[in-house]
Amino acid sequence: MLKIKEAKVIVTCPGRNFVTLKILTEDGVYGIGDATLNGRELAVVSYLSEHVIPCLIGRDAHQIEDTWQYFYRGAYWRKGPVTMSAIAAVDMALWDIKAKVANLPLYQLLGGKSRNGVMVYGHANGRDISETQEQVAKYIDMGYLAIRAQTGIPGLDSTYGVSNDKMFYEPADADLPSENTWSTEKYLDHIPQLFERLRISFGFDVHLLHDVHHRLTPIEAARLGKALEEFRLFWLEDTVPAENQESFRLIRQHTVTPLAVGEIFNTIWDAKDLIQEQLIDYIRTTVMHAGGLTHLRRIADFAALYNVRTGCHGPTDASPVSFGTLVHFDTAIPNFGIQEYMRHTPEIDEVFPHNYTFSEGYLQPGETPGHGVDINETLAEKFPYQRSYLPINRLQDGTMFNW
Ligand code: GCO
Ligand code: MG
Repeated sequence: MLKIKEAKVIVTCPGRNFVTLKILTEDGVYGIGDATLNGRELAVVSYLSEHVIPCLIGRDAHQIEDTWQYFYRGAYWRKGPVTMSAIAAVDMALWDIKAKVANLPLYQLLGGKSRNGVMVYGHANGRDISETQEQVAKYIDMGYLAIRAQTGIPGLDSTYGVSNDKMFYEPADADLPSENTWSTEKYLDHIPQLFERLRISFGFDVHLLHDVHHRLTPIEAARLGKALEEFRLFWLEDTVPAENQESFRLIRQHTVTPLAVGEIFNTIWDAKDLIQEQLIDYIRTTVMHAGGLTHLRRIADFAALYNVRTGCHGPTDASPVSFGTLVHFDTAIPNFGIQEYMRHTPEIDEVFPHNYTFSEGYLQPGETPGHGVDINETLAEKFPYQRSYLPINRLQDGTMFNW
C-alpha cells in the first residue's frame, strides 16, 4: 500500500492559465496531473478541492483503476468536462507515481514502444492565403511532416485559428469573451483556394490538415469534404458540432476526405457510435479532458477494433504535463495516428520542466521514470490566475453561432 498523504491544486498563469494537481505519498514519491479547462479553470479547481481531494487522502496510490471508477461512478453524476478534467488530473498523477515507483518511463508500463517517434502537426496560420503559405514554409523548414493550415476569410474581421503571435496561438484572448463574425458562404468559397495554393507550392509530400471548428451543417461539411478531395488532406477536423453523432453518416456518404473529431468529448460514450459505425478516421479525445490515461486507453483500444486511429488534441491549453503523458501514450499504443503539437512559450516551459523533445517532425518521450514533467512551484506562484475567456461567434446579422 502506497498511501496518499496530501494533494494540492496549483494554479499558475505564465502567459495563460494552467491547473495542476500534485499528489504526494507517504513514501515521498509524488506525481502531477493536468486539470486545465480553458476559460473554466476555477470550476475544476473547486471540483478538485471540494470534492476530490478529501476522498483521495489515505487511498492507495497504486489502485489507479479503482480510483478512476470511484470518482466516475462514485459521484453518481457522470461525465461532463469539469468532472472528467478533475478525474484526468488524478489519473495522470497516479500513473506518474506508479512509473516512478517502478523506476521506468511511463511508456514501459503501457507496453513499451510501438514506434520510433510520435509524428506531430504544427499550426500554420495567416491573415490571408499568402501569409498562411509563408507560415507553412516555416514549419517545413523546422522539420514538420504535417501542418494544419488556417487562414483569414476575405470580408470577415477575424476568424478561428488566425493569430498575431504565429508560433504560440492562444485563442483565449480577453477577460470577457471577444466577438468574432462568421459567414459560412464566404468560408466555403475560400478554403479550397487555400489548399489549391498550398499543394501547388509544396506538392503532396507534406501532410496538410484543416480545422473547421464546429461551424458547418452536415450537408455543408459534405460539400467542403468533396471540394477538398483533390488536395488529399490528412484530415478535416470538427466539421459539424458533434452532439448528433448521426450527422457524420451524411458527411461520410459524400466524401472520402478523412474526418477527425472529439477534442471536446470527455468520455467513450461521446464517440461510441462514431467509432463503431466507422464514421470517422481519427479520434481526438485527449488526456486532460477525457478522464486521463486510464480512459484514453479504453477509447483507443475500442477505436482500434474499427480502424480508427488517434489524433489527440494538443493545444496550448494542454499543459506540458499533458504533453508529457501524451507522448508516452502515443509511443505505446498500436493505433496511433498523429499528435497535435502547439508549442508553449519559454516562460511556460520554465514553470513545467520536461524531457520530451522535438526533432525532425517527431516528439520523443524522455527516459526518466514517470511521465517526465515537473512543476516549479516557486516560479508558478509568481504568476497568479488571470481570467481569460475564449471568443464567441456571431453570424453577420448578429445571431449567436458556434465558435
Ligand atoms: C485545436 C483546437 C483548439 C481549441 C482550443 C480551445 O484543434 O487545437 O480547436 O485550438 O480551440 O483548445 O481551448
Ligand atoms: Mg480543433
